Amino acid sequence: MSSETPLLLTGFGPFGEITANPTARAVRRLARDPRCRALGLKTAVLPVDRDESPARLAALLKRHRPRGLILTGVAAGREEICFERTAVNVWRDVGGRGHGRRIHPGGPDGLFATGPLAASVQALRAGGPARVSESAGTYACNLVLYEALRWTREGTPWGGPAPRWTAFVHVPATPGCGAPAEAPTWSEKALEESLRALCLEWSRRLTT
Ligand code: PCA
Repeated sequence: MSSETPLLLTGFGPFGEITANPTARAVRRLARDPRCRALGLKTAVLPVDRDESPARLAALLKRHRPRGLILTGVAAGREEICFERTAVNVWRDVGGRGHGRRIHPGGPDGLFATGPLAASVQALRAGGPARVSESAGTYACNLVLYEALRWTREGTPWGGPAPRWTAFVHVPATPGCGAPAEAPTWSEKALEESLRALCLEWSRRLTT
């Protein structure tokens, strides 16, 4: 049975020095965008928290049953928007709790993001340069990508279907987000254009 919701797009809230996460702002604006609304896009902003972020994501997936899941977060220091190829089974806690432990003991060491790689990178170029990245790091962004991909492979905690495609997009800093002054920045408008183009491309491919 196909779901009614083609896509769920998430961003993250503040963490550390990032007081205004560019992905939260972009996701909130795209929720009001007429073309995204016409797609039936669902959006959410996840908290940067070891337990809360996967729990919130699971609740959203259970509720909306999207065909595609696009997770986004900021990676200050990156110059290009990045489509993450893999998630690894490692958790690096900034506060020290559980540092270097496995996200899921017994889970696969690593998992590949799903969805059309080349078409996604091409769509992401709408606002500026985009590329594939080989590592989402070992913090909250890697965590939610890992868990979403593990649910796809091993079954969801709620027993319903997992999205057909799941991906993570890391975006550069934006002016005023709280990143160090030397971090390259993109305009909020350019980020929004890239993410909108990705949503339109995934929606088109998932519904035709
Ligand atoms: N970036 C962090 C966590 C939340 C976010 O936006 C990361 O890259 O893991």
